[in-house]
Amino acid sequence: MKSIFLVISLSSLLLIELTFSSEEIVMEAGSIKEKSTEDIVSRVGSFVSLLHARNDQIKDCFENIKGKDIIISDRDEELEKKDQVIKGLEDHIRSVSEELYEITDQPLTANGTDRCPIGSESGIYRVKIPGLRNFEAACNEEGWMTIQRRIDGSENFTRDWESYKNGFGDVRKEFFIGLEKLYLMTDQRPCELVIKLGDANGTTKYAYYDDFKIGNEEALYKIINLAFRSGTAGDSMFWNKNKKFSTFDRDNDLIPRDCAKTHSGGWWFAECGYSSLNGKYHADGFAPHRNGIHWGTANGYNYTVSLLSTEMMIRPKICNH
Ligand SMILES: [Ca+2]
Repeated sequence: MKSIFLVISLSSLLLIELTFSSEEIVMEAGSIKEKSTEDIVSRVGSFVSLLHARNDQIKDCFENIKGKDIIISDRDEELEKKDQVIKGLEDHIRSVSEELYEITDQPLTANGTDRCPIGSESGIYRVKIPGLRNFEAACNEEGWMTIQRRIDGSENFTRDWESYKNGFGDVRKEFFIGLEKLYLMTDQRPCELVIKLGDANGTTKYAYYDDFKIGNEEALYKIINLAFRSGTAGDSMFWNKNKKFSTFDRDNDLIPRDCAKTHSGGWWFAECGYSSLNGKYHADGFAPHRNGIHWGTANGYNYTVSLLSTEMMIRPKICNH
């Protein structure tokens, strides 16, 4: 583009110069009688020489432009080559990352770290289960793995299907482990479930289920097995058995209105049921619109009570250890 512009500019300059020279000839025509033929021939000769000189200059400019075009073209090729090198390096990094995952996953699988260790200190452990890459899990000394935790309302639990499927939050603070992990873990071996609930009065209650299993995404992660055994909080999940998971963008409950919207958060809503542990966090423990963190049997079915802390934990059944 620059080259074309330069050529046009140079051509215009030459045209102006030629026009000017012609006018000069016409202007002087009146006094041609006073000029000798020799003078005129000499003037024309000068103009011709000038034209030749300008022509040579234009040629030089063309050559110069052509040279610069070649340089630009070479640089374009160089850039293209460098782009290819960068792409190659990116592919290599991806490949090395995959290998690294394989290398770290193999010993984890071989060492049986597909669950939280029993008798070890509470904390964060790397767990590897078939079908998933290793991940950080919050474990206690009895081998329970936390799958959901509410403590201070720092995490947003009003999330869509994809978020609940893949999990969200900070495993060291508030989080939900994700339905896909929960499905793979509970599908591969019988699991038990324990739920701890803390209210605004500082009371902690619990519910223990000795069988817990959910289906896959095709089954909309519905609760397949759920067997309440004991606990001071009572069984508020009784109505959630065989119910599918719902979020504000995926209504799988049993009634026309959307429980995930009225109760807030994602859960295995029925009509809508007596439990909702992923509801909105109310720091004062009061939920006037029934959208808080509920466990009906723990609070006399008073749904203005919103719990201040929850922890859901699973582990493979002890008899299988
Ligand atoms: Ca509905």
